[in-house]
Amino acid sequence: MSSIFLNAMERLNAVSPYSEGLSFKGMLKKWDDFVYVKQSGFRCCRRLDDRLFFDVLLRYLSTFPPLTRYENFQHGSRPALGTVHKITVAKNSRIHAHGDYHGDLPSLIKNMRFLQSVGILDFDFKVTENALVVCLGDYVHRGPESKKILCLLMQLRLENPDRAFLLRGNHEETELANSWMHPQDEMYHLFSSSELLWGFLPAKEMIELFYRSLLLALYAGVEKNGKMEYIQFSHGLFPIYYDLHNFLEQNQVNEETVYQENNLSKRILDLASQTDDPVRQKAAIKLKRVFDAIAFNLATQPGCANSFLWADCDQNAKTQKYWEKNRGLILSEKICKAYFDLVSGNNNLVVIVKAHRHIYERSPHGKVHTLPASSLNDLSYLISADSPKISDWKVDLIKIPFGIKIAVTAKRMTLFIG
Ligand SMILES: [Mn+2]
Repeated sequence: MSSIFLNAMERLNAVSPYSEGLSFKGMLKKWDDFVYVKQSGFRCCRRLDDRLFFDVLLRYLSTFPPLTRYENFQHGSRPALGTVHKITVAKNSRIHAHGDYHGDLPSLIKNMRFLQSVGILDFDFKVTENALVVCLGDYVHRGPESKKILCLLMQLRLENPDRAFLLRGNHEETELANSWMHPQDEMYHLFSSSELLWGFLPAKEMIELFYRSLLLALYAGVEKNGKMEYIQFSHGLFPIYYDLHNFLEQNQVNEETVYQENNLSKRILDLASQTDDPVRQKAAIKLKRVFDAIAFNLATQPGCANSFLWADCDQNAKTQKYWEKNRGLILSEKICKAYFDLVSGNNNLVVIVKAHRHIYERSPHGKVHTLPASSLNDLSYLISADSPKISDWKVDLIKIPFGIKIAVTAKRMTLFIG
């Protein structure tokens, strides 16, 4: 843990009027009666007090420590990209996964209310037994209320450490703040001024620590005949150089740091040359071809642009063009299928549930589900486990009549996908 962070914790205890924190209920009560005011044609909510925000942030970081700071991120010559997490879920579980919020607070609150109505959250905002809430990243930018969204999501995770999970999206990156932030975003001043928290701590650094605490992917597994089947939740897709197979096979390991590598994973090379399984051999050859084509892009890409956050599965992806400017890796359904074939050993990766786009998409093989951004459609998804076999689980779309729309956000979203 960095010394600046520990120092901040000490100072916070001395100066914050909120050191006991508010409950989730208390926060919602504070914001449930939105007062929107017209400001230069944009609708904005009341500004959230910075000290409350950073109080919650510090409590969150002390419970869910971020990866060590960037300069200490090295493992040999490979920078760490973040961590992936693995959990076991009971059959008959219900998982609520939601796509990008992008500063749209009414969407988040309506979703919380909806989860209460279907019994996934109780009325104290505890996630109920056999339920999970997974937020797929891109909480900030585009809309005006990023700060409140982060505050509520941190509180949700603090109160439900085993049942609510926060993933990192490609917008959870401080370097993007200036270029993609809504001009009326209540976080804008934190990035654009040289203001220091409590006179010494740059706000941007605190927020960066939060971003680094977010998971790159969550693997939720259910046991079936002694084997595990997993759903991957992630904002984007997967980095093809990450040896997921090893992680899924090690039943006693629940968390792993993912490092950026500029070589194809050892497993892919081994499989291409050694396996007798023609399916995996073919998959390895296909993936190696993609890797060779994008090796230059991977080598020059900063760690924050890794494919857990950025990549997409696109049915129309051209077979020879895997890398798109400002989008990163775009893989066809066939290549995605090859990845599934490759990583499946005794344990199986069965489906990926991702976000990062604005319409619902289901790949033809049913392996990749893309949930749309909330701001545009106000849609919500539940994954119901009525069978021990994940591939039989149903993805249900629930359309919520929200009432409150931030038209400006929606309009911007159509212009700036991702
Ligand atoms: Mn995105």
